[in-house]
Amino acid sequence: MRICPENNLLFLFFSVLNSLKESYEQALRRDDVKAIVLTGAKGKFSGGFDISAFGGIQDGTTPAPKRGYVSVEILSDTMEAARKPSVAAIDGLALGGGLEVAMACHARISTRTTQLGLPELQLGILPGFGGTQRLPRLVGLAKALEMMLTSKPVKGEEALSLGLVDAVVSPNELVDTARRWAIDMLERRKPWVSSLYKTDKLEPLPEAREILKFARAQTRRQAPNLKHPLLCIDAVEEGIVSGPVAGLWKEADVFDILVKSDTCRSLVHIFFAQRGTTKVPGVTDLGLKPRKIKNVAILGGGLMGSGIATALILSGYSVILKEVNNDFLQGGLGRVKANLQSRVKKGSMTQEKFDKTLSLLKGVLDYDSFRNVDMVIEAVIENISLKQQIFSDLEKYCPPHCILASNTSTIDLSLIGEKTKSQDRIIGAHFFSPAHVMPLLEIVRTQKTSPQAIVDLLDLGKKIKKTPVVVGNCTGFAVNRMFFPYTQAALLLVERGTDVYQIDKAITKFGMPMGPFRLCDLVGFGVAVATGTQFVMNFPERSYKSMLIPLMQEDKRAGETTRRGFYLYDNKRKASPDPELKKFIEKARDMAGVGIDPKLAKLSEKDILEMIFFPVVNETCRVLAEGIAVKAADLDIAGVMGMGFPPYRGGILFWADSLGSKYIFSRLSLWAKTYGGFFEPCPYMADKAAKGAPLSSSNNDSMQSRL
Ligand SMILES: NC(=O)c1ccc[n+]([C@@H]2O[C@H](COP(=O)([O-])OP(=O)(O)OC[C@H]3O[C@@H](n4cnc5c(N)ncnc54)[C@H](O)[C@@H]3O)[C@@H](O)[C@H]2O)c1
Ligand SMILES: *[C@@H]1O[C@H](CO)[C@@H](O)[C@H](O)[C@H]1NC(C)=O
Ligand SMILES: *[C@@H]1O[C@H](CO)[C@@H](O)[C@H](O)[C@H]1NC(C)=O
Ligand SMILES: *[C@@H]1O[C@H](CO)[C@@H](O)[C@H](O)[C@H]1NC(C)=O
Ligand SMILES: *[C@@H]1O[C@H](CO)[C@@H](O)[C@H](O)[C@H]1NC(C)=O
Ligand SMILES: CC(=O)N[C@H]1CO[C@H](CO)[C@@H](O)[C@@H]1O
Repeated sequence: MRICPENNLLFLFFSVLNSLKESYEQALRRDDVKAIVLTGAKGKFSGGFDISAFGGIQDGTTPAPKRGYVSVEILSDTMEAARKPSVAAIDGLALGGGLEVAMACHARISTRTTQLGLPELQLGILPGFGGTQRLPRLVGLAKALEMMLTSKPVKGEEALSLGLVDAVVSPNELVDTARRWAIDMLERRKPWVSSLYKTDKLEPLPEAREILKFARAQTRRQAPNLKHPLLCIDAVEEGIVSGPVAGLWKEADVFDILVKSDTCRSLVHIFFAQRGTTKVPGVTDLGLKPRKIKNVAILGGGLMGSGIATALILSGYSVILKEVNNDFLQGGLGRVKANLQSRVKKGSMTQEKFDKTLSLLKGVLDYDSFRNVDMVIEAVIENISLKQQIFSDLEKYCPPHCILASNTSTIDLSLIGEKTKSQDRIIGAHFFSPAHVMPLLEIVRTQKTSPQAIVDLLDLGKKIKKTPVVVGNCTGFAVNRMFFPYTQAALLLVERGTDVYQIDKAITKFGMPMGPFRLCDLVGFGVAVATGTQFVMNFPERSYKSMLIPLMQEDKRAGETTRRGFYLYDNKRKASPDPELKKFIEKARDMAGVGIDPKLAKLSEKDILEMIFFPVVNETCRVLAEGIAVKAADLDIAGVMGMGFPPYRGGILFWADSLGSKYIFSRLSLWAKTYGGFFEPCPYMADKAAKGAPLSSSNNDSMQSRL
């Protein structure tokens, strides 16, 4: 008999699991069924539990089944303990719940390309259908912990060598092999094994304890703010120490706690928010198909241009890189080559793939070959008349369908396109540095950009593995604008007595990759001042002007590159505090005409966090209210992907809403009275607070999703 639930078994719904149980019961009753093969439609197996059902479980609209219903009653008591053997025939994916179902079978056959893994920790939960118990018993404790803690899947051959699958065959032999295997088990020509009671792969107890201890220590170090990986290790340990049944119940207990945790809610929000950025009302709902883009030209082979070129050729696009002279051109091509070479060195790219990838890149000094490009991305220096010249040249040399994109970070796109007749195909493609590494792509549209151009760039963004977010054309676009008060608030605090290093410490403890001062050192004072000035010029009424960085520049400090900024850097670029910093701070304090505020001089970590992030929340509200972003969730993603805001806090507005608009409004209002207008809450926030409404519930947001 072949069980093949209706929806490809791609996602497991409770209804699918129920029908799985019924099918098993029927198969066990029927005399003509000797053994069972479990597979998905066309051999494809299962991507796991349906994540969209989480929201329902969390808010109580989907009744959660009773504890242990799936892991004990269905998978263990019905499937694994059955009087008839079952074999999983797996192609495509066996992830999360999908792999857990497969592990409850008595053998597994897969194809070479099948991906098998337990990525549940990525969603703030643990493998809840017996995965914490069966995986260690199939592949050993050390490997099982690694697979769960990193969420990384393995492919067929590796799964075979690990013992996770029993044979690897071609897709067309898959079901037949599984069928034969099941009969062989029945007739005792092959061992009939319950994964749950296997012990041969488990390390002896003393060694197992060491492995668990090491995993805990490593997890605490790498993810100090997360509890769920530790709880997952607890569930694994329970099974090793007290036996698999105790382990299953422990797993069920932990699952019930985790599925309702803030971490799970946040990570599920981020999961859907990331997939939702490509839904843009009035653009992606018009039935437009992305046009095929094959050849892309890039103007400027600097840091940005070469990074963008790298990202493109890595995804198979043919790229023309244009520079102004041969020296610069060789420099740009060299950078692309170096980017690829570092992959070869790390072992993530073969020499053959390197050669093939690099052959997609061509350097040029003129526009001759622009006749058949489908998209141009301009990444030359920020100079408006230069950019205007370039865009009118492009109009001459490129075919009429070609999209003209600019990576400008500061110049108004409408100005760039002013002197052309091609405003409908001018669009911003704002990458973050280094462009081949950072995952975010801001797609900047003007009022004239055509929906087709946006749809095309969204498609290209996804193909080069970026998360694209569509935004309007304000200063700083989404990310830089949302986060300009981050540094400014930190400078305001420091001038009034808060310690630089304490600020950075509080912010990194919260989960940011680095604090605002370490960040200034990293991007360099030149860039920090240039962007800061942009905001001071464009938003004078809500910018805090500090002289601290310019004073430090006079001392020839420029950040990490000069080994001196807010920190001192040794040969290995390790940062340490600089006792001399005081002198600059005192001077800046005098120039600002403020004194040390005793309260600010000894702020708690919580207060530091709030005084730095609530201004960011304020500006994010403004970005939303002005319609720069399509929806709140897009800004959550922009902050996570562009600034490294911790995803397990759900993004800036999701996090803010967990604290409540009223609370944030009242704190900002209080500080505004004491420390001035910089902290004044914006009208949008005032409105939400008055109504007790979430900040992410934008009024004119037509596509707010439930999650
Ligand atoms: N994941 C990242 O960190 C990351 C970073 C940068 C860019 N991107 C890009 O973002 C896009 C999404 O990336 P991805 O790698 O996460 O792949 P993906 O969107 O294909 O999803 C990953 C897995 O989630 C499953 N899935 C989707 N909806 C589900 C649901 N409702 N219930 C259960 N499972 C569901 C899919 O079947 C798939 O197995 C891709 O274009 C990727 O290149 C991702
Ligand atoms: C492209 O954008 C990045 C990120 O803002 C910026 O650092 C870089 O200067 C821009 N490059 C050009 C050439 O516009
Ligand atoms: C900007 O570009 C124009 C045109 O190429 C050039 O004449 C001008 O000198 C540039 N300005 C700066 C500040 O580099
Ligand atoms: C919030 O926005 C208002 C403008 O609406 C501005 O006056 C204020 O300075 C901003 N506050 C913060 C904390 O950024
Ligand atoms: C939302 O409303 C604001 C103010 O009413 C407006 O400026 C903005 O353009 C609107 N946004 C969208 C996406 O319609
Ligand atoms: C903030 C900003 O630069 N906005 C501009 C966006 O583009 C429109 C025209 O398309 C201008 O009117 C805005 O000034």
